[in-house]
Amino acid sequence: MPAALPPERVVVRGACPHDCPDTCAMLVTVLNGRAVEVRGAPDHPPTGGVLCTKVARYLERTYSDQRVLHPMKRVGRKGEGKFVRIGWDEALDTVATRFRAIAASPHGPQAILPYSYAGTMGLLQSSSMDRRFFHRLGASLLDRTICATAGKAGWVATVGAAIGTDVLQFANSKLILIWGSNPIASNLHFWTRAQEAKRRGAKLVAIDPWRSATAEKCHQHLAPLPGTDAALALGMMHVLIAEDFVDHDYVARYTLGYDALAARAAQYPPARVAAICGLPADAIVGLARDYGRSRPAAIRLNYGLQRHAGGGHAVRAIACLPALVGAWRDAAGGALLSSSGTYPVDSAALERPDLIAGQPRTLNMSTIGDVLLDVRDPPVDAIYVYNSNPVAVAPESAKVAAGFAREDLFCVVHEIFRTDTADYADILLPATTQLEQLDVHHSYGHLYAQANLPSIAPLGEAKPNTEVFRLLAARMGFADDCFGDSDDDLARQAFRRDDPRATHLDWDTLRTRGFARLDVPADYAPFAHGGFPTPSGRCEFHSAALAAQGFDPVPDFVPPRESAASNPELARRFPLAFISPPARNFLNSSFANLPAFVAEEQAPQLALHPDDAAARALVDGDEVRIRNDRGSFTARLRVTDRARRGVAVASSIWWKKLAPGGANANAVTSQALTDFGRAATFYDCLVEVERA
Ligand SMILES: Nc1nc2c(c(=O)[nH]1)N[C@H]1C(S)=C(S)[C@@H](COP(=O)(O)OP(=O)(O)OC[C@H]3O[C@@H](n4cnc5c(=O)[nH]c(N)nc54)[C@H](O)[C@@H]3O)O[C@H]1N2
Ligand SMILES: Nc1nc2c(c(=O)[nH]1)N[C@H]1C(S)=C(S)[C@@H](COP(=O)(O)OP(=O)(O)OC[C@H]3O[C@@H](n4cnc5c(=O)[nH]c(N)nc54)[C@H](O)[C@@H]3O)O[C@H]1N2
Ligand SMILES: [Mo]
Repeated sequence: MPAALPPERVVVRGACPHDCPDTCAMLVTVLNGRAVEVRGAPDHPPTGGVLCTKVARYLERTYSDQRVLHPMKRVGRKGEGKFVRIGWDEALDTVATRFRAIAASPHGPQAILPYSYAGTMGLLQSSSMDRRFFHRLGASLLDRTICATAGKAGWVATVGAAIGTDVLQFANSKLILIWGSNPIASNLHFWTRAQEAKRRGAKLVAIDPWRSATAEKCHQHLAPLPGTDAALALGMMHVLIAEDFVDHDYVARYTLGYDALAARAAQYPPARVAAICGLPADAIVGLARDYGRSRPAAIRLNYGLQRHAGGGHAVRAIACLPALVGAWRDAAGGALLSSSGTYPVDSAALERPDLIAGQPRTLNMSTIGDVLLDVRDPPVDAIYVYNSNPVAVAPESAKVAAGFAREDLFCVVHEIFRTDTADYADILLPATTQLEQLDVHHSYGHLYAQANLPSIAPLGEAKPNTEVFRLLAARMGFADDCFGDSDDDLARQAFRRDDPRATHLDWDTLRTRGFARLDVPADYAPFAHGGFPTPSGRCEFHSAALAAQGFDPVPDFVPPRESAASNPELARRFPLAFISPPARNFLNSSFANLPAFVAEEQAPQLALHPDDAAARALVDGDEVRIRNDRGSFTARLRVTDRARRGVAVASSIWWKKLAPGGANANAVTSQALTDFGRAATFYDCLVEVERA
């Protein structure tokens, strides 16, 4: 830290908490107890001194006049958002009394459901004391599937763990496939490396049904129909095998099931793939040849492509490509979906699954609408929401809202803002922002662990998640020692120190230095010599583990549930494939209430190809209604050939109560789940568009 600063001016090291692969290192300047500047740490290699447009203005979030600063209880109808201020004692006593009563009732503690996702990614504030509390209580377990579990399951079945190419290495690649990912919006510090590679002569190819900001800046853009990526990957393999771009030595030494994969790829000649994906056959052949000829060739695949019925298979098919051509041999080759599995996170110590009382059921967060509405035994009598805004972000929103509106549901929401979900709370608790809390971070996009030290005191009466669960545990009479752990104690337990990658991860060092790279080589090439953490130790083109679970052991194309090919009757009524990827100035629904960020995104918009607009007699600027059998929402029409024919695109996620008509894109999305991973299928969704 600069020594010349006057004493009341301090710079504190932090980590961006948001659900993004970049997990940036922040430097927070504090003057007389007030944070006055947040900037990217120049010495943290992935961040390189640059923050995204959102977090560069994090102070507008922390000091927003919209903050929830005191505990409150509901006085209006559910969803109305009318509250009166109460004290912490009354708030916590109300929650504990209600939880105790439900636990003692015939329904038992399983009638209580925690609901959280990645509002903060910090290991402490996202999954430590909270899990201990609900485990000890015997509450229902939550299957956290809303984002990444399909892709993760597909990747893990093939490669073994969420491990891949070091993001810093992409600067040295010669060909980069940016597949189902819009890094300018959602993975900025990867994009910096891709730009660097481009300057050094690399070719960048975007594979995305929508000409995203990223696709515009790549050398080539292939726009497959949504949910057809597995066919594209199998078509590439068909060509790679037919034209012998296969690295036979790598395949023989380090893979399993080549013959089965080759037989499957043989069923996907370019002409068939062209018809499935809506791409020219020669583009598929060209892509395969580029991939087969370039070295090092790297793939940045991301979660956009797995939000479909066949999302698990799609990621699995793509994950086979680098092993087939031996691209893993180079540090700048291979593929990256997520790097989170490189970190030796000690979840057992943080979350204490050994405390789980009884044999609680598991409920899927992606179907929270049905979970709250369907008859089940026991019913969900209470829900405790933190780190998530399900009323805005979960699919089939009308059902989600109806579930939260149940008068017999006791609802606690711990939040920074009065979100769409907060409006349904019986008890609303004020949460701290990242500047006000302690945490330790891993990342799903790079290889550095980080400390986040509180730089300012909590605003108002806000408290971090860990503290609230500590207080609740005391009120519930949970006497186990682990409920006495301070945040520093928790931070000390975050990583398994016996893991060779954890050399520099002890908390005292992290606390002082701010960040540390995992102990992996600078030219980390995780699978250059095999060593896949699968059951066989090989890259599994054929997976016995999948077969044992009743799945197809070899990657295949599973069509979208909603498409002209798979459901012509539905497509006749709702002919447009609808996707709602992240807005650059929002982070899921976070920031979507703050004026500066809303101003950047202007208003909910729907992009449609000129031919699709003309066929409906719609013109640019029209207010349009986007609808299907599940519901509808409105948006301003943008007529643009950035959307391919047949695909409608609305960047997300707007707050419902701030959107026209009180509905957002999740009015039309479905609760159906993916092939693997029980994940949400946000982008597997047919709609019709008409003038509002
Ligand atoms: N600015 C910003 N950054 C974010 C987020 C945010 O909301 N805003 N969200 C964060 C979170 S939680 C996540 S999970 C990641 C998500 O970021 P990504 O993993 O990059 O995924 P998405 O943004 O969902 O989609 C990326 C691209 O995939 C495309 N896509 C949609 N369907 C398909 C398909 O079937 N095939 C192919 N090939 N492409 C498809 C979309 O058009 C989009 O341009 O970003 C994180 N970063
Ligand atoms: N239509 C459509 N829907 C989608 C997606 C899409 O692409 N399209 N993307 C999906 C994806 S990938 C994801 S990951 C989900 C994300 O959905 P969510 O995980 O619900 O993400 P956010 O909308 O950012 O809501 C997080 C909330 O946590 C709060 N929060 C932040 N920090 C803290 C804290 O320390 N303590 C507490 N108590 N609260 C805190 C924030 O204020 C915010 O309101 O949405 C999914 N929904
Ligand atoms: Mo996500």
